[in-house]
Amino acid sequence: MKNQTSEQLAWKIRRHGIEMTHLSGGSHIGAIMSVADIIAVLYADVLKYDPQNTKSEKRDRFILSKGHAGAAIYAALAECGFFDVEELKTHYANGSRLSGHVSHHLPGVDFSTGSLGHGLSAGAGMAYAIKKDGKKERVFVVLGDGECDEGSVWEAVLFANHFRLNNLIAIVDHNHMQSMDFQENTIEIEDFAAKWKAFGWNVIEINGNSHEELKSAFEKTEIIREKEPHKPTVIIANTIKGYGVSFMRNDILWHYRFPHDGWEYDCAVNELHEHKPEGVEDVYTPKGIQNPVMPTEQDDINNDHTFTATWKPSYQEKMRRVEAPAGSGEREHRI
Ligand SMILES: Cc1ncc(C[n+]2csc(CCOP(=O)(O)OP(=O)(O)O)c2C)c(N)n1
Ligand SMILES: [Mg+2]
Repeated sequence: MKNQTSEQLAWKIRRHGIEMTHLSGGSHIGAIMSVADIIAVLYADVLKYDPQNTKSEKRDRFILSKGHAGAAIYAALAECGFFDVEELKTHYANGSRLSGHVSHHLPGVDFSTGSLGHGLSAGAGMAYAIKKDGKKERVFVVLGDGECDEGSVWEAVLFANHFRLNNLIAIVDHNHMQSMDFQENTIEIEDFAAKWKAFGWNVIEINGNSHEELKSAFEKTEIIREKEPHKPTVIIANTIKGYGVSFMRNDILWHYRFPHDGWEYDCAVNELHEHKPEGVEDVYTPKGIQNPVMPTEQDDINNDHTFTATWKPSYQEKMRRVEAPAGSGEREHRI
């Protein structure tokens, strides 16, 4: 339903994400928290859709290409009226429509994802067909930055430029992390914006956890489409993996770990409650956790598991991280 603000929807996506991964023991909570604001702004303010008529020709198309963050799109679709919110509890269960990675068996999903590197190609094909039919609908594809290591992404980037797909908008969730490490220690991708520009795309770079910047970027894509009518657009959305829960931020542990019973779940829920927007109801723990288990000295809270080998000083400016431990950050030699 569109009678909710993007801030309210983002909060609900994060709260469902914590619950769904907690209940199922499923992974990727860091990726869900990172992309929540992008998806919320799209579904609250940008996309044209009708939950009662999910195959309407007049709908904008949306693909979550980083399909491992499936819980985020499931939560958004449920909160926007595509199916019952109660069904979210079946995420990852045998027989559930809400498989770990995104399934097109669900109303509102046009393309199954999870094997990274395919969403932009599918989206480019959709945009090509829509344009060929002389229609106005747009195609939005959200990719991970690690996903952009895949060669198939750049094939789609070439294709979209060649066919002047100005109805295609890619959004990269640029959290500078992938599954095991920071991106720069896996496959270096900077100067990322320059690469997209060289392939013929319009590039908008923003803070992807700011709703204001996201909204203005989406408005800008419409203006650009008129000014530069032959180019696709990419929004490079600089985000923080794990955004919303302090001990998940920029800690690669939370790519695969789920919030376990005890302080991990209790503190995650209560941290979210500290920033709950007016008018939002928490359907699981309406008042937060009353007597939360707190971490002890032995618990690993606030230990950035990625720091030891992977700190890179240039992140500091962009991501406003805490200071690097002495001696880290050298990476002249890769082998
Ligand atoms: C083709 C393919 N290879 C490997 C994986 C395993 N995998 C799942 S998530 C992930 C990291 C993705 O990083 P990124 O795209 O940056 O997404 P983030 O979680 O940071 O949002 C990997 C390698 C996969 N899903 N698909
Ligand atoms: Mg990433």
